Formats: sequence, structure tokens, C-alpha cells
Amino acid sequence: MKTTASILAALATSPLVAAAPTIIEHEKRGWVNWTSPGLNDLARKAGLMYFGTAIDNPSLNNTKYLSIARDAHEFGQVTPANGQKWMYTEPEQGVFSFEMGDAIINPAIASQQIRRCHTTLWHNQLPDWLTSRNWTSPELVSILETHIAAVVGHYKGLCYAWDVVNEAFNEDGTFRSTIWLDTIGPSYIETAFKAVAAADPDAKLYYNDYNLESISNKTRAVGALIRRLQDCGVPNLGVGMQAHLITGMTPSYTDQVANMQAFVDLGVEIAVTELDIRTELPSTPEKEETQAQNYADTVKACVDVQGCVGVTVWDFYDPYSWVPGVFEGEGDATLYRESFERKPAWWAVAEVLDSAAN
Ligand code: 9MR
Repeated sequence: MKTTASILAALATSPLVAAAPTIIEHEKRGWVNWTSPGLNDLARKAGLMYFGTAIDNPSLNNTKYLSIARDAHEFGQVTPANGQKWMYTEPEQGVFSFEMGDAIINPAIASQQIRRCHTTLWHNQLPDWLTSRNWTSPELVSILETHIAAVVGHYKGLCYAWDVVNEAFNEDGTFRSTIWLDTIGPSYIETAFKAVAAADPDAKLYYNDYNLESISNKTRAVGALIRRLQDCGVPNLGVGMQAHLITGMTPSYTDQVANMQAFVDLGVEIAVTELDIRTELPSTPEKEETQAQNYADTVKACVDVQGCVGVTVWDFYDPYSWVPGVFEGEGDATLYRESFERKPAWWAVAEVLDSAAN
């Protein structure tokens, strides 16, 4: 017997009958005036654990921004963009400060937003005391373990995941030369993962990097690292694809799915951790349409690959995007304009999530 739902479904797919507009289309066209579902609401219905955003400390005095950033309907997950990094958490050796991290994490707890914590080991934003002199390998291992025990210990039970090691590979798949590699050798990675696992046994432990969105020498090197970590018994592993992408130059949906599946096949969970898609300025309606399609492809790939748990944008508001400060002449990388108007990319993401849910 045909149910009403199956008749409606058949009508919607019939070439003679236009598909019923989705709720997103209704709202976009101004047909209904309701409290719209946010991106996280839609992501949850589409089977993801969250749709989230990075939040940085300078934005904490912007009330309008915060009303969106702390709305769990829109963002069900938060990452501190800077507040948990070494230069802020251990500004002097053995002196720890959690003020900046707490300012992002505590309101996220209050808003019932999942926390991804970022990051216990990177080569950037290190304090001067650490970089301005040479250490022996045992000294640096001890510094690393002390730092992780203090910082991860402070946030124990509060972080769904930690980006344990960030950006450790070159594009060709060799290890990046950093204070960590050059002093300790590649074993610094295992050391960091084991230290975080010991300090917070429930946290997911992510390797996080950029240019991991389609299969390459770099993604193969990350795959080999994951297998090594598994061999030495590191639990709860994950791979974060940062996805700092460029409008019109993103990997195809198919390539992103194949790449995500290759990571998932290693037996780890994955997430899109820092999504933004930058455009050469000035932006145009055509460029924004391309950007919208590019955002939709990445979000859809995550929705379609079982094991991709969520998508985090690296801020949702152009004035707080890192892009213009680093890439001269580029910007317009996020989902919301300076006026807080939602861009075509927001609607495209909502559409992808909404149709996955239905
Ligand atoms: O968004 C962060 C920006 O405010 C900092 O100035 C910058 C320093 O390098 O780091 C940015 O965040 C980075 C993240 O921690 C790791 N992946 C790349 C992000 C963009 O640079």
C-alpha cells in the first residue's frame, strides 16, 4: 500500500511535477516567517554530530556576533581559534594561563555546544622562552609532556576532541622541520599523542592539517602516521581536514569523498575542522555562487561519508576571518557578511543539510 509519504516522494521525483520547495527555499524566498532551523539543527538531522565554528577572543565584545556564535541551533560545536595555543597557555616556562581558553570554552559549555580543543602541538604561536634557545631532546620531551599534562589536565572531560598535533607534514609527505622534529625526531608525535591520551582518556585524539582534502603524498603520509600510532596502541584517533580552500579551486565532491573514505578505512573518525573558502577581491555575485557550490561540496562529502562526524568553519563572520590578514587581496571567505547577512554559501550549506535530512 502506498503511504502519503511515498506518494509525495514519488511526486517529488516525477519529472512532470516540480519538487516541493524545501523549508530552506521557503524561507529564502520569504514565503514563511518562522524561526528558521540553524545549521547545527540541520546538520544533526542530516546525521552529523555537529556543525560548528571557531571563535576568537577579540570577538567576545561583539554582542550581535555572540548571539549567533553561542546559538546551539546554528553552531553545535566551538573551537577556540587561538586561546589554547602555547604562547597563551604557557607564556613563561611552568607558568600556565587558561584565561583565554576558558573565555571560549566556558560559554560553550553553558550553551551546550561540543568543544573541539586546539592545539597541543604546533610550530606556530610558540612562546619566546621555548624558541629562543636550544634544548636537548630529553629536555624538550619533558617540556612537551609537562605542557600537555597541565593544559589537557585543566580541560579534562571538557573537550570532545583535541587537535593533538597540527601541521606536521610538508606537501611531499616528509616531516616538516620544526623545533619538535629537529630536536626530538619523529617520535615527538607519539609522545604528544600518548601524553594527551594519559591526561584525558575520553578525548578523541586528532591529527589536524591543511591540504588533506584530496588524496596526495601528504594524505598518504598522514595515513602511514595513523597506522604507526595504532600500532603503538594510541586509542581514539581522528584525522582533521582543515579545509582552508580557494573559491573555484576546491577538490571535487567525488575526490573529497574518496579521500575521506580512505581515512575512515583506516578505522579512525574524521572531521572537517577549519573550513573557509577565500576569494580574490573584489567578490562578485558569480564568485559567490561558485563559493556556495564549493562550500556545499565539502559539507555534502562529510554528510555522505559515514565516519565524518562534523564540520567546523574557521569563523563564520568575515570581519573575524584570518584570511585578509594573511593573503593580500583575498577575503570574503566565511558564511556571513559584515552586515550579518547570510551569503549564498550559507544557503547552499543549509540546502545540502536539509536535503540530506529529508
Ligand atoms: O585563526 C588563527 C589566527 O588568528 C592566528 O593569527 C593564526 C596564527 O598562525 O592561526 C590561525 O589559526 C590557524 C589554526 O590554528 C591552524 N590552522 C591554520 C589556521 C589559520 O591560519
